[in-house]
Amino acid sequence: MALPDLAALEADARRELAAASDAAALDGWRTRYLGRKGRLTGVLRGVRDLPAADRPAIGKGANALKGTLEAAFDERREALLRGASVAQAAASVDVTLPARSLPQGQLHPVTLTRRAMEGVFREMGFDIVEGPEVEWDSYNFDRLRIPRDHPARDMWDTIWIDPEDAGGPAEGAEPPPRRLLRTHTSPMQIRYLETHRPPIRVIVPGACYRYEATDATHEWMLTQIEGLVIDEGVSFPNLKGTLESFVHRFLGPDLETRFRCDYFPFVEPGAELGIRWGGRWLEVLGAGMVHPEIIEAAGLDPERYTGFAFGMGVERFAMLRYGIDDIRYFYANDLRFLEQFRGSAT
Ligand code: YSA
Repeated sequence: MALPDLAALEADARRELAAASDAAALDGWRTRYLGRKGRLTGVLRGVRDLPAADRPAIGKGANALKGTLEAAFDERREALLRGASVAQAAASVDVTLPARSLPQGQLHPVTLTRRAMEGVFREMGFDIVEGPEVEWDSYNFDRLRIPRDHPARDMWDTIWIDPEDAGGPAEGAEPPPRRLLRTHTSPMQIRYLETHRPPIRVIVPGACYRYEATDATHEWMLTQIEGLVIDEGVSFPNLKGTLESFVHRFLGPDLETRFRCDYFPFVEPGAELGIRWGGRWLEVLGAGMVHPEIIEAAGLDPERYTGFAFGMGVERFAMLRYGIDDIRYFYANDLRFLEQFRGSAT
């Protein structure tokens, strides 16, 4: 009796297994080689009929081949399953479906308000420029007639960037310049006058910062719109008319306004504007006639040129525009509040 050729059996099995490319072919292969009537099973069963001398080697070899073929079968089956799931996933992508929408951002209500205010000023003939938020103390204070140690500096609680020179300047020496987060947009009056000549009609929107406790009408970060108008023959009635015209265009003609005297070192005279807000008045801006010394320091003849300036609080205008009674909602980052402005016009 011829001995079984295990090497030939293995070669056949491996070739056919590699060619099996679906579940039915795999099943067929298993039946053919490892099933009850399979080729390898037949060899194992026939071991007992072999000559005694051949039994151990063939029995051992056939058993080892059984393990090898079972492992090869598992490997092949897994490879086929992996390939099938990739193909299935590819087939299940429906490119005609509408894309899943991503959450979309929107403009902040203060930005919407600022842009709407800019639009009204543009219609009124103003140019728009911006200036640095990190400012030198000379622009924020000194050149606006607020020297060091002047009590008027206390009007603006300041967030300094450079520390105060601990030892102080040597006797008779100028103190070193210091940077701060600008407390108002007024320093841009000085910067603009350095590079422009009248007629000047410009607004400067931007963020300002104050080391200030917050309450319903005060934030430590605020947005201002500075205004500067300089020309021959500009008068206080021009200031009043411009501001009232702006406020009525922006918030409506029925609004009640109130001008009162106010003090700012860089104007003479100075004023503030309040708007009726429920049962009380909300101060929305400071203003005044540009101080003649500032006009002169800019190299202009104050006998010939006069002007006015103002600084508006954009958050306060946003409160009036949207009927919001607490400024702190704007920067609390609560989406339930902010999402109410989705789709609002500027
Ligand atoms: C005055 C005269 C000028 O010729 C030009 C500008 C000015 C305004 C001056 N620079 C200034 O900052 N004045 S102010 O301190 O009274 O602020 C002006 C406006 O900014 C206020 O009327 C208010 O509307 C807003 N504001 C001030 N501090 C605020 C604030 N808004 C929110 N939070 C704060 N902490």
